[in-house]
Amino acid sequence: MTLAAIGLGANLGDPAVQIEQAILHLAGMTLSTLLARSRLYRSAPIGPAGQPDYCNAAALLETDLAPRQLLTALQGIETACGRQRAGPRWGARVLDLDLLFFGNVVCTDEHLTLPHPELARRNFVLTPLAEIASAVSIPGLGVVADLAAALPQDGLCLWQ
Ligand code: A4P
Ligand code: MG
Repeated sequence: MTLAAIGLGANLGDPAVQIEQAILHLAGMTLSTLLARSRLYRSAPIGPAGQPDYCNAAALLETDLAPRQLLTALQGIETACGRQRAGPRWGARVLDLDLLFFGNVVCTDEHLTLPHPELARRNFVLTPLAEIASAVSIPGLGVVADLAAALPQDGLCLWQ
């Protein structure tokens, strides 16, 4: 079993509903156990201007899937929840599931970068992750609680 974390984001449709739906899918995923999920956060969009605020959350899993199998499973959940793969990078979307870390795996290939390359720069990833995985050490980056504490909380609040 490997410990892995997922970052969830949505800013089209009914974002909180899609995030909760995705968490249910994660809880039912094959060869995996959902250990914890964070609260929902509201965050100012990073990327092209004019998009709605995002709803963000994080989830922690134990899994016997391989990294690429888990990525494929996450993309299947995105599709099941209505994601259409179109539009610009970092553009608005119904649901985005990012694999934040996968145990101690470090890799960069055309399909998968681990840990997620933007992780250490994003409060909307690290603040929810720190709720559920504060003591985890991410390879090459450091302990989640320290990474989260190093970022300002600009543009971030609870979804409510
Ligand atoms: N990919 C490589 N590594 C990973 C990984 N660790 N996890 C590849 C997930 N996918 C990974 O993803 C593009 C490709 O990345 C995939 O085919 C996969 O093989 P995508 O979901 O199709 O496209 P994307 O999400 O637009 O691109 P990207 O670069 O993954 O963007 P991010 O980093 O996911 O950022 N602002 C706020 N406030 N909150 C957000 O959640 N999210 C984004 C998307 C931008 N701005 C945001 C938020
Ligand atoms: Mg993505």
